[in-house]
Amino acid sequence: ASRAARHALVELDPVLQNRAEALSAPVRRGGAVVGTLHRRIHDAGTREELPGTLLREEGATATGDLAADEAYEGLGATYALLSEEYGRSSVDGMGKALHATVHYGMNYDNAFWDGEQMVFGDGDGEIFTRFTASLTVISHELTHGFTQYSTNLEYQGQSGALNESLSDVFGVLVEQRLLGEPAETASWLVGKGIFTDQVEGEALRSLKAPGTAFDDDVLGKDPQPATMADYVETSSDNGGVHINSGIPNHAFYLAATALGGPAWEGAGRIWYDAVVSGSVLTDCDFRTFAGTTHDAAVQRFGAGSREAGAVAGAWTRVGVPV
Ligand code: ASN
Ligand code: ZN
Repeated sequence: ASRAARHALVELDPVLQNRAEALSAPVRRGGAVVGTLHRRIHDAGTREELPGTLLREEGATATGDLAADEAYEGLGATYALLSEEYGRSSVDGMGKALHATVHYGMNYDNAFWDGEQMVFGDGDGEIFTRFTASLTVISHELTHGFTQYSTNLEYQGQSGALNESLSDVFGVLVEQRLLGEPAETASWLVGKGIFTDQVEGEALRSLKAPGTAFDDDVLGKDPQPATMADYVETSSDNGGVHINSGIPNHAFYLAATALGGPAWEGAGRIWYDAVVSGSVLTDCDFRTFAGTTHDAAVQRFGAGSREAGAVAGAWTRVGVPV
């Protein structure tokens, strides 16, 4: 089947559909304009050349190319979290235009941030379908841009796992905020909806139940530890950056659910403050980052606040005492 025909068989993620009409530049927060949203979505036409041909630019109507329209809406939802919630204009804080390319490569089983833009494969159709099918994948990739502009985290070992964890954390927050889901009832899943029907998998990762929710024999899953007791020493995947990210992921989940309510306001605000504090450096490890989030909680909510207590308690439970 042609690409257009295949796209006609599936429908726009309902999470995104609700948002489809709601986004337009400029973005306001409390009446003040905090930035301008500018998206450009390109088509690589199954080649591996970037950026490909322009399909949709800011303000243009839907193209009918499902992956392009999902990417457009997903970038908008991610921009909205940063700008409307945290007052930041785009990933660099200076209104950087958001560029993405869809239909990258043949049977390409991944999505990534290349340092400048987001790139999404269509999947091989056996294990993975198109990577834009999950909003949390789009927001995960764009958060790599935010992390790049805000920290110096080396993509290796614990600092790399922190980088990965930040993408999962803000990735799920984008979806939770769009759905208005409180911490208690959110799925806490990353990558739900990118597996084909032939694969049993529910999602790529879970912040609520890293590893345990998933059978590592099932293709495509990241078998993750939830605590330092199960930390994985490995030389693959840059020292297990997608594996050990389960530990800071679970710490965030524990802090957010201890506080309850909208996770993007309490724990999310604290994690955001920590990321932009200027103290997340090249070799930042879990313990250092735990301290940075605790400092951020104290700064914003006060020493002895329930927020500061929840953050310290969460890190302690995953084996990273603050
Ligand atoms: N999808 C992966 C990620 O964003 C790609 C990679 O390993 N860099 O983490
Ligand atoms: Zn990532």
